[in-house]
Amino acid sequence: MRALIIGITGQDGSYLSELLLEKGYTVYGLIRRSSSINTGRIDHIFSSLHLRYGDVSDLASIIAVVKEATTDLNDDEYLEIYNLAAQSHVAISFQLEKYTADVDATGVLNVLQSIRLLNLEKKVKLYQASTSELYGNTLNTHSLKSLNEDSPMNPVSPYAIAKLYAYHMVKCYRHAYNLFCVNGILFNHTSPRRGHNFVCKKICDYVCRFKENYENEQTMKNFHKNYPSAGNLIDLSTYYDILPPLQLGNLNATRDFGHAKDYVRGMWLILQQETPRDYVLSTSYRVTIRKFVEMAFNAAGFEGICWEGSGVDEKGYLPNSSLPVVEVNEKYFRPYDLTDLLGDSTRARTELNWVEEYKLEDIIKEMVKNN
Ligand code: NAP
Ligand code: F7E
Repeated sequence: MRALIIGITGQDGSYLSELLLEKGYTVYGLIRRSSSINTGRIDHIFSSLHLRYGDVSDLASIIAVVKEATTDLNDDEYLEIYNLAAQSHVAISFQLEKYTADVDATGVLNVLQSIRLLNLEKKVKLYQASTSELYGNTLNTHSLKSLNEDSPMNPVSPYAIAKLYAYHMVKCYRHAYNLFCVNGILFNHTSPRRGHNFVCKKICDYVCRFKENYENEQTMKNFHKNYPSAGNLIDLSTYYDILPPLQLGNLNATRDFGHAKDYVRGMWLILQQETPRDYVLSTSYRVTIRKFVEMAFNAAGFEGICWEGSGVDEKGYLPNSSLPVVEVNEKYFRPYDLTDLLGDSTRARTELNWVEEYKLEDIIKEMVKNN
């Protein structure tokens, strides 16, 4: 059992590596050269992995690693390739349009071409990390209840448009060259390993700092109560940060959230099928970003956020406080946002027996605890 993970240093790549190692796979991984360390998520399993430098936009580096990973495969063996490499930030894709296309669109073409150039059509199974972003605002424009593999795709960002190219190219190679290549159309999934500038991680990081601050403040207040004379000697502000309110963008957007661990198990199941087929993975549990904020504060013991104002003037307050903990900042608005997402993963549930183990409350608790 051999696998190659392109994008192994990311959130999903790290959980998938753990899963495959547990199952006894030999795991190859492609990492990018970086001036600072980018292997933090896989350091704990570093010595068990076969890591090679490369870039999904560099065909030669893909050919080299695919060739090495398929050397001496027995007749009944094949290589599972998971292409998770992406410039995966939707908002940033509006600033890096061409780069996002080079990595997220033509990157997968390099992987597909490497398989054909090496005549490995019968020796490789390819998983492509596709996304619910492909649907754009279809849920509302088509008055649908939820989104499945047959729902119309209307991408609204450079990221989603690049991923739609990749999605179709995978289907094209499947039909044209009989390759086992499939798209996993995954809805948002998060974890303590989520990149720091995605909304869930940004909110949970803030809540952790807020909690720490609050506890330090209580400790200092108790200290002052017990030793009132120290008040003249100690400047309280040197003992805890004055934390400015969390700055967020669109609080009304909804997302269907799951745990990355559940989703990488789904990726593996998709590649174990006899027949290549695309699958949606989603929990069908959707909340607004505003609700996610409330849940994260609740998980840290701060209940009852109330919201005042609207649009850019909206602010969130904890009970009995006149200082906001959340403010809307238009800097985080996107030129075009995807407002509503809800998946229907009936196909994965019936054909793969895939079922998620984590509920959103548990995910948030884990993220707030393991920060
Ligand atoms: P992530 O944490 O941003 O990881 C992306 C990975 O791709 C990292 O290992 C990154 O390397 C690597 N990468 C970026 N550019 C590359 C390049 N040019 N060549 C080779 N590797 C490159 O993303 P994730 O959340 O794990 O998501 C995994 C995949 O699923 C992505 O393709 C994403 O678009 C897609 N997806 C994610 C979600 C979600 O909610 N998480 C949902 C649907 C689809 P560095 O560590 O060096 O940056
Ligand atoms: O935004 C809103 C923002 O950046 C979610 C990627 O993994 O999932 C991810 O893309 C929502 C959007 O994720 C902030 O406007 C509000 O409506 O966490 P996000 P995403 O755009 O859904 C899909 C499935 C992927 O495929 C992608 O690779 O939250 N939002 N305030 C904010 N978003 C961010 N990042 N920062 C804010 O301050």
